[in-house]
Amino acid sequence: MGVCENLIGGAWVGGNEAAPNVNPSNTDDVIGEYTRGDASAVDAAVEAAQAAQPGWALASPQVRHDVLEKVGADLMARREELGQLLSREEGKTLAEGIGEATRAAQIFKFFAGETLRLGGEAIASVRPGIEVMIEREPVGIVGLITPWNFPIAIPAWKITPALAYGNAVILKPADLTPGCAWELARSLKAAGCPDGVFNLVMGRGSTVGARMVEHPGIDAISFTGSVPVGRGIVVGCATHGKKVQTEMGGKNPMVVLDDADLDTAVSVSANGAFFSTGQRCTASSRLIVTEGIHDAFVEKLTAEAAALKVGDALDPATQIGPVVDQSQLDQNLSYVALAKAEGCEVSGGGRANGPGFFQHPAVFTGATNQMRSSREEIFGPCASVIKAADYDEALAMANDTEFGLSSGICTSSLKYASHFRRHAEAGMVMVNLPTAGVDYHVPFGGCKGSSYGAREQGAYAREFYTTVKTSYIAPWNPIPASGLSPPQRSTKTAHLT
Ligand code: UN1
Repeated sequence: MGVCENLIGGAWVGGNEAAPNVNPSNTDDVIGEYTRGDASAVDAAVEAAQAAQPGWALASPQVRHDVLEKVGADLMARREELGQLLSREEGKTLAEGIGEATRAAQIFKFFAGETLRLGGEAIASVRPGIEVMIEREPVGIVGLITPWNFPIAIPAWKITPALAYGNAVILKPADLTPGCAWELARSLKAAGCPDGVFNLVMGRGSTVGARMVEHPGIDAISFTGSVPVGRGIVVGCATHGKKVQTEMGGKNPMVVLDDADLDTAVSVSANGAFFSTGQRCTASSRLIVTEGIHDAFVEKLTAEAAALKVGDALDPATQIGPVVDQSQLDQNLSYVALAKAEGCEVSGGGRANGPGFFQHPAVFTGATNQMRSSREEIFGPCASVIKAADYDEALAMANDTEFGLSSGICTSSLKYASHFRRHAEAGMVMVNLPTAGVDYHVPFGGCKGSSYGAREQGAYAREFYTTVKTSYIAPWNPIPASGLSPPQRSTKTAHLT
């Protein structure tokens, strides 16, 4: 198999460099070689996008609908094959990989429909005789920078609203997982997406990403990834006058109250903390448990975590796939050591045998909310268990974090569930459900240090991918020299009132 190249202006274009895409379950397995573009590839993609975008924006919404619908159908038909590729390049279990590929297909289909639903508003002017219309227009050329942990769903949920609303796209997928993004590019091209409307530029953030942020031809950047990179992108976009949206980290709390159903609380916590190897910004990394249920919860959770089968992502028996690469594994192991040094009792967390980057899930008990291991995002299969005296203390601790993405509670009490829903400082609240794992058709995003800018996904995505135009239309001269007289009621309707 040759090198998988960038897609620029409808042509497959190589670069000076290519990088191997390595399977984290088995580092001897190389999925393929992928071009690593540079700043000049971004420049070429911007030129192609600028040439193509006006025609795309003016095309009938039916044209945009049909392209998105076709890609959705293609992804749906190929979800097993794509799920396998995803699991092989990223390390999610096969079930999770196929689930994510399916989600990407559903997102394409959802935004195919949204293409036809974009409407405006007509509002009465305060000045007589004038019509006011509020319409949405594309932002223009959008740069999308996506992370490795959802290598098909996150590109899908940024590409689809961008294209549905008439923008041209330059996608830079994570350097670690270019395979799924390359398949998306292939599917878009095969579905008849016009040349230059969708461009793929693979490569490193420090070259490709940095050029996207500074390039004057890119009007907006949507980013999902780490906190330091995201913050830098916000500053860079402000400097260059670009619209920007960033989804960054989380240290998501799962509050477990005494009145919770123990089995539900444990399975929700284990799912939120360990599934997808904990590599989700929505992962439940702080389990805040009230005193009455604490010991039973810890006993059951540690047993369940220890029983989870860690192994090759493609083995159907595997429940926890590998960590994505060596440096992420090193980071996770250093947090396990830190939690011990901070005084936690650690169960699991060690390296697991095998030809990949395997790690057993870790439970840090006896944690406090002030420990570094409870405050910094680890992005691995590690969860701190923090004991709280009661609901009030648990809520205060849940909110005592720089992040605010997803916040969960396990309780059988409507009173506490409702109070928590109102007072959790987070963009998303989950009751008796894991903090991770969201629907594809409703807004996604956080508050505080987790997110910046407009929400993603669902119809709310239009806030970012469109700009508003307000038009004032006077069908005749509205300011007659002699003043205005109110219109006369017709005699036909007058008697009705
Ligand atoms: C989910 O929990 O279903 O990077 C999605 C992430 C998030 C996506 C989470 N942006 O983990």
